[in-house]
Amino acid sequence: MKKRCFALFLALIFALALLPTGAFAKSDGTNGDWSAKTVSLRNTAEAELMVRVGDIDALNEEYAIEDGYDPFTARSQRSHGYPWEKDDADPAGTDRIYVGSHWSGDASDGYGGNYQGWKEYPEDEWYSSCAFGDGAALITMDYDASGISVKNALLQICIDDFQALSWDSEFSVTLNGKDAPFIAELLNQVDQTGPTSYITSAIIPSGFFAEIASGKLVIAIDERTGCGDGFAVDFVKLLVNYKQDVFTGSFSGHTEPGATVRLLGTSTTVTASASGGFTFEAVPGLNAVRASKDGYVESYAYGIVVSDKGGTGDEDELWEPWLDLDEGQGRADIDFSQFGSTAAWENAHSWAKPELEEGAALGLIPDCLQGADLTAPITRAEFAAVSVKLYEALSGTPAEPVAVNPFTDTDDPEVLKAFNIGVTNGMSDTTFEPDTLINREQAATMLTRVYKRLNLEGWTLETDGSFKDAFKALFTMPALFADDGEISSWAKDSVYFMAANGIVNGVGDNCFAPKLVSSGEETLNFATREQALLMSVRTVKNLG
Ligand SMILES: [Ca+2]
Ligand SMILES: [Ca+2]
Ligand SMILES: [Ca+2]
Repeated sequence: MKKRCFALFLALIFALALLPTGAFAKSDGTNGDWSAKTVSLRNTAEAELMVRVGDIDALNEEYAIEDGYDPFTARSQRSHGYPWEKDDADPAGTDRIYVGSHWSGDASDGYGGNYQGWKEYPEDEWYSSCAFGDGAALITMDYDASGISVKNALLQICIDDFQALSWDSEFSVTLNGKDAPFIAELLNQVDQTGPTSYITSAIIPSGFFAEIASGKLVIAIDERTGCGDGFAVDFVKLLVNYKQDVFTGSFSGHTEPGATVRLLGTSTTVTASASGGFTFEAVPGLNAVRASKDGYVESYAYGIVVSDKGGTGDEDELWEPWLDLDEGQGRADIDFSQFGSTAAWENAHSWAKPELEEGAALGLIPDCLQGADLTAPITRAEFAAVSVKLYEALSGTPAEPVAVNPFTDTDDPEVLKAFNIGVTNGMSDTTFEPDTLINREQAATMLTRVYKRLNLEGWTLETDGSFKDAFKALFTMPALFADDGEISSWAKDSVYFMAANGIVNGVGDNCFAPKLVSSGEETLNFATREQALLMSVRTVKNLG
């Protein structure tokens, strides 16, 4: 170890001789000054709020950035020396070697050996100058979240030397004391022999949004077996109300045909094709996937996903996971519904909640319906917002509002986007009637238009009628609803298209209940907000 340190020292002297200019300053619009210990930025290209704790410096590696260390592209990253000199200004939990609170006194790896030496020789000048931390790595994010309504959150942890696959270590993660196994699973399915630090990214479920909105998030990373697998964190970065284009990397892999494949750290799943292929969009960095199928034991794979941006990538080998599944009894995957916000769906029927939670993860819940009474009827303006979210999810393209607003009764940007993408009209040339309620056949028709808009070349609202045959070729007519005679002729194709694709169900007795009826005091058969959202969620799941 002393020998290693001396070699490192020599290497450092050599590096200093070659590069006498000192540390390399780097700053950018989405991360701020890389050398800053804590940074908080509003309205970056990535998110409404970005908070970072810990400098971006590959664990105090002075020349890392100059040498090309860029964890955000994950391109051509190289290993760094260890242990490293401590910087007392580095925020707690970052740039220090940890072995966790259950440490048994043994070491599994080099980091563990360094930590052991520090514990055994507390007076040793050299050990004292290096960076170690006792117990769990506790990283505290303190930030101003005022005025922000949390719609989604992405937590990025730049991790180093997590080696659960080599040493059978078991990492745990909590957020403000609440168990976060959807982050821990990532740390437990990678093997960072190197050591090279890489970003891992986890989409935070809505049950944690109140914690995110509180302005204080304590991330605790611990190891449960005490095996002495040393680990470190370069920095953590929180993106609140992030944009989908932070997923600038992608990868494709192979597994059992029809298997369910999930991107770890997220609840996002895809179904492997008939030939076993699958593709994900991912945040650049260290990623992992889980493949599972009834009658098979689940399997995991991990690898580096590099950004599509910033470089030719010729020097990087693209990760192409291959997950063979053995026949047998697999274990259940994480049930993400347990991390769903109860508050967000307080005013929804219990049968709708699991799919609403999926909708939230897919970004399909518009702002105007966040926290709203979802059992209430949906207005035309709200429905326009649902349609825009569906369009953006299916197309991967943000919708833009129409440049000149033709309506005198609304300036709602979601209405103007829905109008611009051509999936809704006004009630007249100058009125939209934003508060008018809609019925179920109108809802089915309007969401079907989003699908037509994206799948029938040349389709517009005005030419809808002439696409009748082309559209009918896209689905097989299912059994008729018992109240088929009640469904308006212009709505039938859409209603049955949605029924054929499992997007709408009957309301009982095989009836679709297409339009408004009055029953004494009550008016029935308005489309409710949750019904509209579930149609949108199923459209993405079944047709996206
Ligand atoms: Ca540092
Ligand atoms: Ca390790
Ligand atoms: Ca750092």
